[in-house]
Amino acid sequence: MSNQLTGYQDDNQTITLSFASSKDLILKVLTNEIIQVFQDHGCPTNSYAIEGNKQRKTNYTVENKGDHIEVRTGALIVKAYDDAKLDVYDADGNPLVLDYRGKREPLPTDMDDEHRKTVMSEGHAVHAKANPDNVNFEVIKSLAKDEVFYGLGGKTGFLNKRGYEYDNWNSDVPVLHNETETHLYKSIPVMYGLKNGHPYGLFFDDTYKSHFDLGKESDNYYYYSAVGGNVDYYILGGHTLKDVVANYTYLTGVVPLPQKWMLGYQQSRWGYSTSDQRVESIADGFAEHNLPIDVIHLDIDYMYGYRDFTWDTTKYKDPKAFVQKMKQRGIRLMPILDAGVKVDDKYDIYKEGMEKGYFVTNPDGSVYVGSVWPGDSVFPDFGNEDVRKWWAKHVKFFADMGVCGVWNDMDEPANFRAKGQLPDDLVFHDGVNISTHAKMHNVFGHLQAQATYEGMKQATRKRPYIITRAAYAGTQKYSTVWTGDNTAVWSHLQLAIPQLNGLGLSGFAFAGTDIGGFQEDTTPELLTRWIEASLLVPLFRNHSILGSRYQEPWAFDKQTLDIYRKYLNLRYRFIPYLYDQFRHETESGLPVMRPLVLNYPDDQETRNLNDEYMIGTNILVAPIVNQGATKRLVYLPAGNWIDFWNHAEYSGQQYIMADAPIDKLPLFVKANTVLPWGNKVMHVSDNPEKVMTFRLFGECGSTKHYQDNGQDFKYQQGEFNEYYVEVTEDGHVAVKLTKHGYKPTYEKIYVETDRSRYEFTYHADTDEYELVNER
Ligand code: MIG
Repeated sequence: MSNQLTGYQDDNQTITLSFASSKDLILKVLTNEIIQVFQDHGCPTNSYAIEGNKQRKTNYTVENKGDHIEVRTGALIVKAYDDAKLDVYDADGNPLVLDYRGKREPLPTDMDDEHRKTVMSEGHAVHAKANPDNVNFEVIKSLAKDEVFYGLGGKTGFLNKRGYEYDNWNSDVPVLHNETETHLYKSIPVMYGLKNGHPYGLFFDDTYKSHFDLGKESDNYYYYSAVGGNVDYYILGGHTLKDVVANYTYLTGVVPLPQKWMLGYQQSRWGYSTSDQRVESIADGFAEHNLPIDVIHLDIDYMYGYRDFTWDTTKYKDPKAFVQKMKQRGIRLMPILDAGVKVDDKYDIYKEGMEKGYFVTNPDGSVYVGSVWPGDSVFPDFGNEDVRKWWAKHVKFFADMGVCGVWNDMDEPANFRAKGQLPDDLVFHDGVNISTHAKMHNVFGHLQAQATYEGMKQATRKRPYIITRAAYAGTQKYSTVWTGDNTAVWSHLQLAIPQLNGLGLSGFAFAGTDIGGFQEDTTPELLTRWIEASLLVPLFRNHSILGSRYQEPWAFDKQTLDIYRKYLNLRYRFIPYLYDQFRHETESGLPVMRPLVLNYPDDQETRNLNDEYMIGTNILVAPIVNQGATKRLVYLPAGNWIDFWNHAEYSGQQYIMADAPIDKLPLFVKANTVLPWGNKVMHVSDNPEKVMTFRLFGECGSTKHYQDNGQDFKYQQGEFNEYYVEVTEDGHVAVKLTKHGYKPTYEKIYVETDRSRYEFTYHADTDEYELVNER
């Protein structure tokens, strides 16, 4: 007997579909391009990813079409059938998301329990399929022959996720991140598809452990399953892939405008923070070798016995004075903070948390004790708002010390007991409800980041700089991310591009990898290619593990150092451009670093392109990611492209062979681009720049350029400037201050074309720029 669709109720953008023998399906029209699908499985419906009411008044219709009910907005058509099947089309009737009518056919395996033991005894990983979790529900969709998949945050593998399976369960993965690892530190359950070229997105807002099989098991379907929670997903439509991605960031939020220096170079290593002298020696290294830098990171050793919110004064004479001293040298310090709190009756954080009942408990009510760096450790119940406020209050410790932000680590949360995790049945708050670790695990890092962000914001009134390893959908509102413990191998330089592009598509516009590789010994060539490849990656940090070969820029030969310096200097030239791109990101909801497919989704060649990226729409980076290579194929999409180095022009929609000797990053600028070009500096200054240069690539072009104090929230009250710079076809050059809300303006603006350099001077009396010189 089929499960008949028996009727529907339509109440103010919420359409409830009833079925003879299954639960209701609820369709909620949020906007013209976003429809939520919901089925109650008895879980609270609060979302950690989405804050505030995202529903807009939208025109829509509901019609009984005999064999189905049809819901239409201007952009999406949802048809509901018997058996609770939904089919989604765009407004032109192109299929986007169709429920699969058949049954799943799991891949055959010839493994019984006996064999499994034998295989595991040699140390082989036994495939996840052989150990299925208790699945609570599955959502199975039809797969078209040419369908491709993107998104899912920073998973392993390639740009196009088709043919692979992934899990959502935040984990500390200190082994090689290959495409065989189905999950890493973050769970961002958003996926995008191009079905016969038509774009859509699906966002599954469920924090329980979940699984995506994107056409690995079958060519006929893909599916999502979860071990708990409700069926609760969003269908994202839009004319273009960009629209679809913008709809996702409309729901879950954008990366807020960073402070400008956050875009500068950052040096880190587990081992630097053992003493003030050691940290200072790194700063000296940068000065001696004439290398620009903005931030040095302090890993766990600065703490007193790995206790959060402490600073070991046996290793640092006067930490606060030291932070100031470094600041005067133009270098900010970024301390790490771990999730686990040391069990120690004499330690105020532990005592206070215990008294207030702020740590996670066992089902019997006793506080759960795990183990992390400080030994026996307890874990804050971040699902409880009071705990977050308490944590935020203590974060002031860092603001008082004068450090530039907080780097959250081990916040999956990681544990040295219980197979690296916390037991599923530990008791957490889920807002006002009582819940379990199974539900709250994937938002632990998210909530810790939120508390850290709020704490820093309150204490400093500046744009907080938080970095987190673990994240859930929406964490981008609070924190930057890095991709965790990668390894100094070429395959991880290759992985960096799809991984960062995947994060970008999933809302995380501010992300980076450990440049040079965290684990194992890097090589001069790998480090060189990695710094080149990262030239325009938003988070620009070299980091390595204790005990590995040093990977400071000067740790190798002169050639490595010279090339490294060249790319650091180049990075600082690009910072005003990157900052403009972040301003644009906050307005458009689109990532800064992005795969070519986002800009050119109709171009087949971009759909599986793993080794190129773009910044915005006008810069294309095609790094060398193979040992020994000194040439590579570069795909240039439609338009004309100018080689950054020699200004040679190429037409697009073709592959070119680019020369790339060890000191050269293949880098292309779209013809007729005006690029803001920063001054040569050793650090990003807190003082307003007096001079700005714009460089024209091509014959003519224009740009809008943004300026503010680069630090706090005053821009939200209009304290910012906008400039318009244009070179017309007939060679006329114009510089206009189109918005003057931030007092300081550039005193001088230079515009450089292939032929001339134009000098403009600001006149305060007229609030205008005057061309004073051309040569
Ligand atoms: O691996 O704090 O991913 O960046 O250096 C042990 C020490 C814990 C993991 C982080 C890494 C950091 C390290 N931490």
